[in-house]
Order: sequence, then structure tokens, then C-alpha cells
Amino acid sequence: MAVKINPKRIRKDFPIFSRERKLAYLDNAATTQKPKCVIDAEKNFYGSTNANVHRGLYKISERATEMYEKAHEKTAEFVGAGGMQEIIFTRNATESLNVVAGSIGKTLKAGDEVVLTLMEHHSNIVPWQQLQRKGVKLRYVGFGKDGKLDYNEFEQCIGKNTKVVSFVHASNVLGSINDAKKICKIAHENGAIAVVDGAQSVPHMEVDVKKMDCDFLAFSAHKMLGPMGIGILYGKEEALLKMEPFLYGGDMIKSVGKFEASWNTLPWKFEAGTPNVAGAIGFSAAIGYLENIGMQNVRKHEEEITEYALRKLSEIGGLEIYGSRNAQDRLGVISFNVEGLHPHDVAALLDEEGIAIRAGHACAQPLLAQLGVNAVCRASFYVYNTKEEVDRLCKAIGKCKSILM
Ligand code: C6P
Repeated sequence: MAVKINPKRIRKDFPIFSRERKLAYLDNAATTQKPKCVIDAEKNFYGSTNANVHRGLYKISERATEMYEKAHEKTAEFVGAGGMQEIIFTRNATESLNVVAGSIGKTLKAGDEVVLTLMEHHSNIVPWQQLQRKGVKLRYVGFGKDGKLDYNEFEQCIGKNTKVVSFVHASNVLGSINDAKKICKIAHENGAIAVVDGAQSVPHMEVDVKKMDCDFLAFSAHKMLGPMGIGILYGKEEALLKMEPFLYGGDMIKSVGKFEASWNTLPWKFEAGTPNVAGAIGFSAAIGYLENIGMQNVRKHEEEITEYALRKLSEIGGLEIYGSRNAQDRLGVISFNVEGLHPHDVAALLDEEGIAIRAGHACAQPLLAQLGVNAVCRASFYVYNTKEEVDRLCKAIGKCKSILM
């Protein structure tokens, strides 16, 4: 059963909040703040264990290798993967999705189809668009005014030519949580691979790759209290074994001749070159921190704060809120527009009040086109946000209206 968390207590673990005392940080969908344990883990690595991994026959290198591999194991446990062979570290979710599209793309041919949704972040559109050069066709499943995907349209879009269904688990604009298990099942029934963009879901709820039965899951450490520059690609072992590498070079090989090479075992086959060891160790600390809070409790806190924010924001006149009005259907991500005001102006004025939100197209232009707007304001929450911050947001929006209108 979920337990109530205390965001005011949690804030004390984040050095930035003791420096920026007035900051209401509401841009967590872009990146999250870092607790001291994560900052220390990265710092300690450089101060005490810095060495390259899988290469040195001396103690600190062996220790660095052990810590780096442990970070893979911890990540595997966190998402319910079969072991570290199924966890590849990349730079970010974008790179993870590029690895999948690039590698699977090598096996696709003219006439093959990739099904996406209109809710995708550009990271899950642009890599697949590149395959159109080979004659691969893209198809899109739409969503309704309530921010829900049209599951019937999935059934219509997916056919005998569909090779990949790649979709966002939770939207970075609408906050909608999609039924990933259902979509993976539809994909598999039609012989297609299911790729899940978990950049917004994994940080905020329990995600189990086995229960979901996806073939691939991409996410980023920096959106879940971890360092920037470390991304994660989970892949089912059998899928990764069949897949060609995407990047080539050191550490991903077993042997190299003048004209050919053979590949290392998993997951190293997909990790070419010197990896972000400090980042992986920092990420491991972030997972530990989130596990201490408990992912069910993270979700409960965000549901509560989202419900409160949806209610309070709806009380402000002239505000259009996008997506479902039910906090249970969505993450703590709320996009809105203030009638007559440009989102950039709203964000700039909120900043004057010490409130950080995102404004713009949120790297989801096809989604915004479906909403009929070029830009939105977006507030997004995490474990350290409070209802008082939501009150400050609402008050500041009221002030914006009185100054700008
Ligand atoms: N969305 C946002 O403000 P990277 O940048 O590679 O860590 O994550 C990419 C990404 C992929 N999928 C989804 C659903 C995302 O939301 C993001 C990142 C940020 O909404 C930065 S644009």
C-alpha cells in the first residue's frame, strides 16, 4: 500500500533548494534536480576510483568496472529485466531510441511499416523518419480531446506490413499514461516489435518490462534524479542477440582483423567506446534514493499534487488545459495556455516570481499541431514539489493576466 511522502523533508536532500530558497521548480519533465547522494556518488568516483572500465589490470580499474557493472544490475532490477545483459547505457533516451531505430532499420525494407502515435516526442519520430529513405512507411495513431489514444485506430493501423510499433508510455505534453501492455500485445499479435519510450513514465511510476512485455524500453537518468549524459536502453535478450550494433569501435568487439570484426557479449556489444562511468554510478545512487521512497509512493504523491493543480488551475478563467482532467489517467505534467498570452511571456513573468516552467513546443510538434497550437506552458512535478508551489503558480498566472492583458 502506498504511503504519504513528505516533500518538505525530501527537499532537504537537494542542495539546490537550500541555495535557491525561493525556487519553485516545476520543469521536472525536462530534467529533475539531484539529491546530495547522487552528486556525491559522481564526485567520489572521480576522487577515489577514476579509471577506465574493462581495460585495466589494476585495482582502481577493477573497482570501477565492478561499480559500472553493478549499475547495470541495479537498473535491470529496477525495471524487472532478466539481468544486466539486457541493459545498455547510452547518453540519453534519444540515443537509446536512435540505437533501436538505427539497428532495426538495417533489417527493414521498402514497404515495411512503422507505427507511431501523434503523442510522440521528436526523439521517437525523427529516427524513424530516416528510414523513409529506404521506402519504409510511417503510420500514426491519433488521440482524442481527453488525451487518450484511439486504441481502435491501433488495430486499423497495424497490419501484415507492420514491423515495429514504437510509442510513448507517458506523454511529456498531455501527461496521458498509455496502456503499454495492451499496445505491446497488439504489436506482438501482428508479429511486430514493440518499442516503448519510457522517458516520462519510468521516473514516476512502477514500470516492469516483463509485465509490459515490451521488446525495448528507452529512458534517461537525468529525468529521475540521476546525472545528465546517461541514458538506458532495455532490450529483450533474444532481440539484442539478433540485433546488429549501431555504434562500432572499442569494447564492443570480441576480435578485430584487418577487414572484419566479431562482437562482444551483451550488453557490451552495444556500448562502443569509453562509457559515462561516473554517470552510471550516480544513476545507481538515484535508483537507490527512489527505491527508498518507493515508486508507488512517488506515484501517489504526484497523483495528489496533479489533482490539486488541475482543480486550482481550472478555477482560473481563460485557461485552456490540455488532456484528461482525471489525475489517475495522467502523470504530474500539465500543459496549458492562457487566452491572449504567448507561453514565452507567461514563462518569463513566472520566472520573475521564482517559478520555473517550460514554454514552447516541448519537442512534440505533431502533437501540438493536433491540439491546434504552436506552443504551450507546461508545469511538471516531482517528489519535492508541494501544494504551496501549486498555489504560487496559480497566483502568478493571475498576476500575468493582470499585467499583460
Ligand atoms: N523531454 C521535455 O522537456 P532526452 O532528452 O534524450 O533525455 O529525452 C528525450 C525524450 C524522449 N521522450 C520523451 C517522452 C521525452 O519527454 C523526452 C525529453 C524533455 O519534455 C526535453 S525535450
